[in-house]
Amino acid sequence: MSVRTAGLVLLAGGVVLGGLAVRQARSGPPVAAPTTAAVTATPAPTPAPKPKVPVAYTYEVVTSYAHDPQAFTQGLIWQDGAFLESTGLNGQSTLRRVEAATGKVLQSVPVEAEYFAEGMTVLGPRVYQLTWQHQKGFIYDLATFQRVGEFRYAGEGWGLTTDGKSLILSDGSAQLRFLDPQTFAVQRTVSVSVNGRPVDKLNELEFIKGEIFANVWMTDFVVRIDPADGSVTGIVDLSGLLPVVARPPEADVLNGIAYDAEKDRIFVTGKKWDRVFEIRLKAK
Ligand SMILES: [Ca+2]
Repeated sequence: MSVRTAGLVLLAGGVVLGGLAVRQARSGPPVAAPTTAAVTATPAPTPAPKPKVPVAYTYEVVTSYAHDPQAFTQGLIWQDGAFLESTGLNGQSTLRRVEAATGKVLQSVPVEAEYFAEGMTVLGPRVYQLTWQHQKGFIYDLATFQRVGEFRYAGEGWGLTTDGKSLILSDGSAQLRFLDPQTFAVQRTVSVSVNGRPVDKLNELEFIKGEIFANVWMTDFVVRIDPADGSVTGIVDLSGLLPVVARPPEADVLNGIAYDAEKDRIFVTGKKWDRVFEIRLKAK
């Protein structure tokens, strides 16, 4: 087994990478004491990055609001004092604007029944909405919800958010794609990992204070992701948020994260949940 392969194994195993790098550095040839000129010309070798140890978070509920229990939430954002929501399922997919305090649907447009709508975000005056398997997204005017265009992407569409420059797309894998919002070309891709292990099934997304928050499909966990390298910096355990006894019979998994930057509020819900929760994170 080569040293490189051994290094990868150690990386997959977790937190040994730093130790390996130190041993490799110590076993290298002796280095002559540098002169001042050499220091200027030859920068010190960059130490291998240490895997970040994610911070574990729990939550407290600040308040909760009514949510349409028929809404199969696939995208959720906070926009100008209301929620925008993308709902899925064939024949039930919509883009809607929802009054936060009451859950009342203020504005809604249907998506053709052949499409299963997915993640959604707003950049400038436009709403961008994914579909699951048609490799096609829809573009709407933010104010009127009039459809003004479409865009294409490869593979499945799951979650969508933006850092204000790119559209950021999840597809059920551990990859996040950054798309040019004009051409929809892939600008870069990051692999999301925790201690070197890939985290797949990334679903609904939200960009919050420089990090990407992502629902992990079929779990009660939200991961916090460093968009620079995909490393998971935090894991939020939302178990018990909607107690089993209180769930509507058709309630599905946790999905949907929205952020009110103005008031620094985080909202979460689930598919066909009857509540949206404002939560505050607490380190465990
Ligand atoms: Ca979101």
